[in-house]
This record gives sequence, C-alpha cells and structure tokens, in this order.
Amino acid sequence: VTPAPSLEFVVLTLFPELFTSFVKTSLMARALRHGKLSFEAVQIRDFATDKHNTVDDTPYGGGAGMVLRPDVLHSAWRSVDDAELRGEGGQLTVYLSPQGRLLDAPLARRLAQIPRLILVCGHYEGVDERFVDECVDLEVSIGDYVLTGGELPAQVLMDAVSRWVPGVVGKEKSVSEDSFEGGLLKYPQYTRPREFNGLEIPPVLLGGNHAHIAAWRQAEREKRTRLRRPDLWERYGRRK
Ligand code: 4GS
Repeated sequence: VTPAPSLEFVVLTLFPELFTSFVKTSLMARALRHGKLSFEAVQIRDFATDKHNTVDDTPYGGGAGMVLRPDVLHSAWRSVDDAELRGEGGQLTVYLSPQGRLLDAPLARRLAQIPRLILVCGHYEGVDERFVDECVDLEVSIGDYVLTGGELPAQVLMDAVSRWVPGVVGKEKSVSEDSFEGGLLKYPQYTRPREFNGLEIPPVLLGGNHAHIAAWRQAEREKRTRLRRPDLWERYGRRK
C-alpha cells in the first residue's frame, strides 16, 4: 500500500500543459509515483460562465493589459478548496507574484510542513485584488523580475518545497548540506578525472581525513558567502 501523500499540490492555471513535462521528469516524478506527493492542475477557463469562456477583462481606471476576473478565479478556487482542512491550518492558498514575499530556503522548508498547497498562477497584468483579499493566504515571489505567467514560479516553488518532504530527495544529507542550509552557500565540489585541463583537485580532498575535509568545506562555504553574498554573510554573522 502507498501511504497518503504528505503534501498535495493543486495548481490553478490557464496553461495546465506547462506542467506536463515538469511532473513527468523532475524530482517530483518519483515522489508522485511513490505517493509522497500529489499534483493536480485545474484549468481556470473551465469556470468561465459566458459563451466565449472569458477569464479576463480590461482594468478599471485604464492602463495596459488584462486582469483576471475575480468571479471566475473564485469559482475555480472553490472547486478545490477544502474548508475543513483550511480551518485547521492544513491548507494554504499561495499566489505567485512579484508583489509577494521573496522565496528563500526557510520559507520553502516551512511550506513543506503544510499538507495542501493551492498555487494560483496569474497571467496578463495580474489578478483582481478582491480575489487575493478573499482567497489568498500568502503571496510569494521567486525574484525581482517580471515573467509572463505564474507557471514557472509555481514550478520553482514546488521543486524547492518538495525537497524538504521526507523521502523525496534520495539522500537526506544532501538536502542539509546544500546552499543556504545554515545560511551559507555550498562548498566547491570535484569528481574524476583527477586532472582536467591541467587543473588538480584540492589536496585536502584526496587525503581521506574527514575532519580535515569538513573544516576545509566549512571555510570554503564561509569564504564564498562573504565574497559573493555579503547580504547572507551579514545575516550569518548576526545569527550567533
Ligand atoms: C512572478 C515572479 C511574476 C507577473 C505573472 C506579471 C504574469 C508575473 N511570480 N515571482 N503577470 N517574479 N509573475 O513575474 O512570482
């Protein structure tokens, strides 16, 4: 028997086909097969009510582009909302948008604790704010740039969150040694061949002294973080 999935992803989108190869080939594929995750894409357009299946309209006050209608989005959301689970804090509705809180490792890790995540993908200029007010618990951004749709951000979020679900990533240790774990970037890694284009492997890695290797890796993580990400480095220093 396969156990109940520890995390359900439900995506509201106008382009469900954009998720096909992602769920078939990413780390999610194996997790879905093993029943650790579940995934469902819901076509927002199925909830349009007029004969042209209209989902968007021009913005009040003028301006370029189109805005997703709150009534259509609300019907789509109601079709997947589990009110009981939501009441217990077991379901969260996330809207992907540049106005949201920046996704980072601690946020991804916290979202992995929630049994059911409804991810809303906007398109065009965005969604009617009343839908956000009524249904969205958390607005999340994947970075300070503007994309054409929320589908890639939703996939980024699912990938980053899934890694924290027990059993999704094969080696649990590799998750905790990755970049940002402990607030530092990852150390440099090497594999065969031992010499490549005249470049050697750092000798410490060939010595087999594990304490020595661990100390070297920690020093490299700190050096890289200080040089490349002074913002992370400052936070790291203030932790202790
Ligand atoms: C992002 C982002 C984004 C904004 C969607 C304009 C279409 C688009 N979503 N992180 N409308 N950056 N969304 O650019 O999450």
